[in-house]
Amino acid sequence: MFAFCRSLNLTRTVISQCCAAADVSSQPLQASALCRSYVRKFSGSRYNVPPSAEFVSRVSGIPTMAKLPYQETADGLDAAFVGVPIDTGTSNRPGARFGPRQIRGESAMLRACNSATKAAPYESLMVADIGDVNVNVFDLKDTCRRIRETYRKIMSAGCIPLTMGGDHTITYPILQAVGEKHGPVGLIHVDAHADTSDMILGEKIGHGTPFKRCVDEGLLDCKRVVQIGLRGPGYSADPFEWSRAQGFRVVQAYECWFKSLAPLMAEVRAQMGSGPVYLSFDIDGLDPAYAPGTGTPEIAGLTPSQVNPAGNTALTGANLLFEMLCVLPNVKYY
Ligand SMILES: [Mn+2]
Repeated sequence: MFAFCRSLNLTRTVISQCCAAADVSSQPLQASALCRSYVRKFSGSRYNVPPSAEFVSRVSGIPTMAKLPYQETADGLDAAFVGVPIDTGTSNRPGARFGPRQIRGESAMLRACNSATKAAPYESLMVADIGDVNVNVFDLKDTCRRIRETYRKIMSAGCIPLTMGGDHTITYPILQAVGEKHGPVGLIHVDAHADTSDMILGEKIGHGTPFKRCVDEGLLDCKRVVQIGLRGPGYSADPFEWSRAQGFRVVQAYECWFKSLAPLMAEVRAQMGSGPVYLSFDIDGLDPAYAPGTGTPEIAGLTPSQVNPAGNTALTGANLLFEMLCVLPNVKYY
């Protein structure tokens, strides 16, 4: 899961489609108008608001992310959920191509407000699900090109993408598109792995190489990069030496065991300063006891309470994305 944070342009236009309620789905042309009206009227808001499970059953409706309206482009949105369903860059277990679909399904459990932080994102941001990048499951390099082009359009619409992966290869073309607009960005990277290999099996593009590629292309502001949760056996005694040599801060998983990460988060905020920041959260940063549905699991990882949510892999992913939405610029807090 990946989020990009920056200042927001709050202009917006009418949503073109919606699929939040099931009771009108047999009339597709009317459905979009009816759903749109329903979603807005329900809250009296000018923003998209997911239907509350107090009134619309969780198991009803087309499973968009958070049961938000679907629209085809990012036009008029402050933030958009977008899926990148690939696993052709993984070196071990496949399956991440089904990540976006599973996250959307589990996201029916989400609600509109954050009860811990009091964030109310749907009262201040226009958010929708804009579907998936049309990936090429037979060609990883072509998939990267498709991702880059899709994210260029999202960025040019002034919209912040909240990405559902997909294996970690996707971060490279996403950051290429981000870099074209914003230049080098800060990076908060939670992961069991540094993903800084130069080549794997002779290939430059894969889920273990994205941050090496990003550094090669000057896409990261290396003094504003932190990698958290790194662990597992290494190809060398200090597999994170390269990261530190670039100026990254490395926080290995053992440094996070048995304690709150609140003090670390304060340090990370100071490190990031006021520049643009990209957040990349590999679900394998969590211990596989909590999120086993991942490509390259490593034992002794972070616990859900250290990163907020809990549940199975896709449910955890859905909650993490909601947490990312809640910390975007200009979100209203009570
Ligand atoms: Mn990983």
